[in-house]
Order: sequence, then C-alpha cells, then structure tokens
Amino acid sequence: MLFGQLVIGPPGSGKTTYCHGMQQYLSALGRRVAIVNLDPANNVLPYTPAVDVAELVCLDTVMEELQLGPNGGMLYCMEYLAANLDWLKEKLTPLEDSNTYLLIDCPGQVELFTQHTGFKQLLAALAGQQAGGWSYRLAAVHLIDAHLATDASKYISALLLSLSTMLHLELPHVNVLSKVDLVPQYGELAFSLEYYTQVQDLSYLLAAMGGGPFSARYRKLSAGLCELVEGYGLVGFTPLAVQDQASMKQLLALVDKANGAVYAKLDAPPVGAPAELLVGAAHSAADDELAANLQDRYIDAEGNEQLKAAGEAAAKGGLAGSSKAAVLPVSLMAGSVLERIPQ
Ligand SMILES: Nc1nc2c(ncn2[C@@H]2O[C@H](COP(=O)(O)OP(=O)(O)OP(=O)(O)O)[C@@H](O)[C@H]2O)c(=O)[nH]1
Ligand SMILES: [Mg+2]
Repeated sequence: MLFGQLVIGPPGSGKTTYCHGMQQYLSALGRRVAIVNLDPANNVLPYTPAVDVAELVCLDTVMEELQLGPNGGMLYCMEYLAANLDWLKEKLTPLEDSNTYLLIDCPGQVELFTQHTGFKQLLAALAGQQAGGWSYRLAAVHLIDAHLATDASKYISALLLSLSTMLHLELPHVNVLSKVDLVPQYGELAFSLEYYTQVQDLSYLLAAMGGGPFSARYRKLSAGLCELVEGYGLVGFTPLAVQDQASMKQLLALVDKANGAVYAKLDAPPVGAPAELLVGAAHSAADDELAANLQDRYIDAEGNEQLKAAGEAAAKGGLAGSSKAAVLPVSLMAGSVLERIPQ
C-alpha cells in the first residue's frame, strides 16, 4: 500500500521546493521516497522525478497545436492525464512493490483544486477505495505563501481558498503557511505567527482591515465570510520554512497522521477520513511552540532590519507581494535541510 502527499497550492507558494526539501529530509531519515511530477509546466526540475507527466503530455506542444494559452493548456494536460490513467498506473506499479512514499508535485492553477473534474478523476483513481481505485493513502498538503498573512483581506481570501479546496478534494488535509522565513521582507504581520496557525477568532482581522470607503462598504460581507470560515472550524495553518528542520519535522508528523502512514501497522483506513483527521484544524501545543520559535528566529530576530529594508526596496521596484522576491536558490535551501539533519 502506498502512502504519500499531494502537494498543492497557488503559483509560487513553494510546492516544488518543498517536494525537493522533503525528499532529501525523508531520504536522510532512511525512508524510501519518490517524487511524481504532475506539473507539465515544470521545465527545470531541481529533483529527479520517478514519474514525470511531461513524458506523457507536453504543455508547449498542447498550446501550440491547440492554440491555447498557458491556463487552458494546463487544464487540457490534466484532462489528457485523467484520460490516460493506464500510463500513470504503469509508472507507479514498481513503486507499489517497493512501498515507496510518494511526493506528488502539482501545478499551481487553483481551479484544479477547487472545481476541475479531470483533476478530481485523477484523485479518484489514486486515492479511491472502490473498484477501479488504487487505494493510495494520500493527504493533501496545501501551501499558502506567508506573504498573504501580511494583509487582512488577502488572508481572508487565503482562508476561503483553503476551505473550498478541502471541500472539493475530499482528502485528509494539512494547511501550511509556507516561506515564513521571508515574512520580514514582505512587511509587518498584524498579529504574531501563532495567531495565523490557530483556528482563530477572525473578528480581529476585520479590525485590521483598515477603514477605506470600499472596505467599509464590504465590511459586512467580510464579517460574513469570516463567520463562515469559523463555522467550519477547520482552517488552521502549520508554519513552514523549507530550510528549517524543526518545521519540516513537525509538518511530516502531521501529514503522516493525516494519511495514516503513522498507523500503517494498524492497517487503519485513513482515506475518507473523519474531520479530526483534517489536521489543518487539529491544533496542538506543538504548533504554538513551533510558531513561537519561527517568530523569534525569522521575524523578531536581530538583523531583520536589513531584510525589511530589502523588502521595502523591492516594493519600490514593483516586487511588493511577489512570491519570487529575494528568495534563496533552491539548491542552497534544500542543501541546508540536509546539513542540519543529525547523521
Ligand atoms: N526563503 C524561502 N524561499 C522559498 C521557500 N520555499 C520556496 N521558496 C522560493 O520560492 C520560489 C517559488 O518556489 P517554487 O517551489 O518554484 O514554487 P511552486 O509552488 O512550485 O511554483 P509553481 O510551480 O510555479 O506554482 C522559489 O524561488 C523558491 O526558491 C522557503 O521556505 N523559504
Ligand atoms: Mg512548481
């Protein structure tokens, strides 16, 4: 039986980097792991994938031959994959025999996770328990860029995205606030990191939204949206900085609980899991501790003035809020994950 992670999230939220870092982390722990690249737009990969969708369908060719733009082309590629599941099964079968842990690197188009039928068909095959399903035990790891937490209205929309993704995919789900080490460059957080990692009292966000005429007019709508998210009580985040071993360790522990890898010997069926396994919501004291540590280390740390100044300079140069602004090279970040693992 295969266990694994379906790594999803908006463009630039760090999916590919996370897969690379987690692959190295798991390998260093002695676990057998393979990456499945499902993003046909991933032209330059930092890792060597065990399965690469680009071998089946090429985004550039699709765009050229069908006269589609990049988004339409991507949806076509996913539908093509959903219509050719035999190809995928053939590639994954050798991994089944060796009980390899899967990291599935997905494209960043959010419509795939919130409304697309082809992607849902693909998941039905991968994680389906009924006849025709392959019964892989997958948890969705949903990365949301931490820069969204620097603005109350962006953060509300990130919460809504997480909620609708959880409802659409129907997989055990772990929500992650990624790239928290970059927060000092993005600007001040209205609240400490712990606030964002809990299923919060969202009314504080409304107070932080500012009082422009537009936001005043839509305040009631924002309050309604916050109430909706709170009502589900499921959307909490785990903080992640890929080069920080403690955050990788805690995230892995959460995901292993969500996909059932931790219970593997008990043969428990985690897919179609009850709400308590939607571990984005299963908030623990360890989450608070990790958030406090990351806050000290990356956000309140001495020397962050330089980073903030760099962030402000980038903002003046038009890079404000860009998830690609002033980031470390992938090789450096993933390397540092390894360096910190005790041998
Ligand atoms: N500092 C820092 N940078 C990160 C982290 N994770 C990712 N990045 C950087 O963020 C940028 C985008 O990362 P990717 O891994 O390409 O993001 P993605 O979600 O795969 O992007 P798409 O495939 O285009 O949707 C890269 O420049 C990474 O180096 C992190 O934890 N810390
Ligand atoms: Mg990627």
